[in-house]
Amino acid sequence: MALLPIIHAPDPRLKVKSARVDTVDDGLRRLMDDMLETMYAAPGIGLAAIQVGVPKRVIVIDVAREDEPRAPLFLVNPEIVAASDEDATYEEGCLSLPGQFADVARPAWVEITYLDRAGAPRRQRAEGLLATCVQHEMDHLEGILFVDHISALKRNMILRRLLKQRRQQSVGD
Ligand code: GNR
Ligand code: NI
Repeated sequence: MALLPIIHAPDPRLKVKSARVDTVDDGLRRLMDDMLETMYAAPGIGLAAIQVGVPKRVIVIDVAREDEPRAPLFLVNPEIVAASDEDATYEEGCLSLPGQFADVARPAWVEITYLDRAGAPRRQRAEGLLATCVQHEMDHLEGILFVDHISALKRNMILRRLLKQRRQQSVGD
């Protein structure tokens, strides 16, 4: 297993639409295992392959709390097949926008289909934090970030803060 470098906004790769996966093979499983290790180390509750520079429709998620056993999910070619009319609002963050947070409203539950780590088709209903996380990760597959769901004013504030953070880091190095 290996830790992979995470790409930060405004890297143009984060705007790319990721391509469907043809076959779930050992190479893809290695990528998913490395992504999971990278996500746990960050730490985060989800990671899309494009965040480590790989434009494939692959997501890893684990929304278990620290006092619970690990519960990793591997989603290949996920699709939303149903969503609630009712929205839920969560304060979202993103490993590609480190240290930045904003409230985002999304459907409170979604039903998804995907291929699991063995390549077997699955169907699952997600609610609560898992529903938010699944939708946040699926946005990454379309080149969409959580800041694309908030006002331009808030988005520009966050992007400016990120650039300032980065300038100050490079002075300190
Ligand atoms: O670690 C993460 N936390 C989080 C919190 C609220 C809503 C979504 C997320 S996903 C994020 C990790 C990440 O950037 N995944 O793409
Ligand atoms: Ni993210």
